[in-house]
Amino acid sequence: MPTASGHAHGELRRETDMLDYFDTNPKPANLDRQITLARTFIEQHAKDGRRVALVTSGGTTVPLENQTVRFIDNFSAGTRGATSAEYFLQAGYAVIFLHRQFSLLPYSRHYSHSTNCFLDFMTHNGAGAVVVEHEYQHQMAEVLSRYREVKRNNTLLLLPFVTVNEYLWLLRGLAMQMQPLGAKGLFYLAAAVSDFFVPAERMVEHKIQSSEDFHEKAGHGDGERQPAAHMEDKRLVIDLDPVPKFLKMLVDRWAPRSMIISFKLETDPAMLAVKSRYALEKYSHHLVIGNKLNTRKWEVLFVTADGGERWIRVPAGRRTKGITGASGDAVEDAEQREPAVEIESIIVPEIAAMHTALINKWESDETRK
Ligand code: 9Z3
Repeated sequence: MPTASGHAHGELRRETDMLDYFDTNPKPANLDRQITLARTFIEQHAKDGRRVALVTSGGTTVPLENQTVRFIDNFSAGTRGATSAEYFLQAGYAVIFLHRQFSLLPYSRHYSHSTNCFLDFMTHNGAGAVVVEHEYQHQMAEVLSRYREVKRNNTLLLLPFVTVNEYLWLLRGLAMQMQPLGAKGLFYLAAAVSDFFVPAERMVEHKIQSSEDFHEKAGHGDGERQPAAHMEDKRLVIDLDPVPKFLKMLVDRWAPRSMIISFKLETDPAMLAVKSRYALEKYSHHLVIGNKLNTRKWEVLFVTADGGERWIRVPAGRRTKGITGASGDAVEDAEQREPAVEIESIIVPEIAAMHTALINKWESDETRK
């Protein structure tokens, strides 16, 4: 068991790591422009008294070279984030959608990527025009009107990232901008963020050469560490540093008055509840949503600070278009089927209700002061 002073020491180290991080890893070139867009967006909605949710979505990359040819990626299609963003908008929130470039987006997600190519929804009408197939008219009309409303009200801001470095700079910058919202700000961290990375000081400039005849000499000089990715005896060796614990900084420093929800992704069922509870206790935020890779569209585990653990489940549903022959239990068949309802349509209203309760509590605490 770690001692109390061990804990304190660990906390201090985590904070120092994170502060060092921004001194030693370069600010992304377009950060200021993205933060300015966010500031204008937040100011508009703060004036209207609207709640603002920062939804993160998609996986972060870890480049191995400055002029990047190779990189490590984290799994995420962006379905959780893009779908949840739609339900937050439906619940009256303004949404900053911090997403991996080219991952799924709210609204267009219904008609994009490999399983839902938009061309499959179109047909010729016989009079020279291209129109939406009759069977999809109703659904598309609904998506279109929700999309148009969001555009009209300017309630959705799309901000892309690619690398874990861009993600961390953006998360910190956006959190600072959201501070004036107080309790009306909400963080919904569905992005799959790398736990390991190549720090700037250990990054090589050019493409790593695989042929021995062209190897650069490893190491730069006295006391300097090897580049994180380098060749050794025809083998590529990758030696990554841990990403500092940004969630701790978010909760304690960057967004102390906001509601914060993180996701925990596991593949081993035995680890899910334990690791979710561990994350909640370590960072002391409001909610951890545990999910397993294979069943994430069917069931999630809500773990809350009051000790509660609650599964949210949706019933088995329709088969994914184009896939035949799948049968049996929906959870076992997870990759072949789509659930009957989107689980985010249950998750997000639950969170909005918890957020209302928190806002009310904070407001009554304020008036009692
Ligand atoms: C999740 O667990 C998301 O629900 C998924 C969504 C990535 C599984 P898809 O985009 O998948 O619908 O395909 N996100 C959080 C994953 C993560 O990196 N969590 C960190 C951790 O587990 C904490 S912030 O340590």
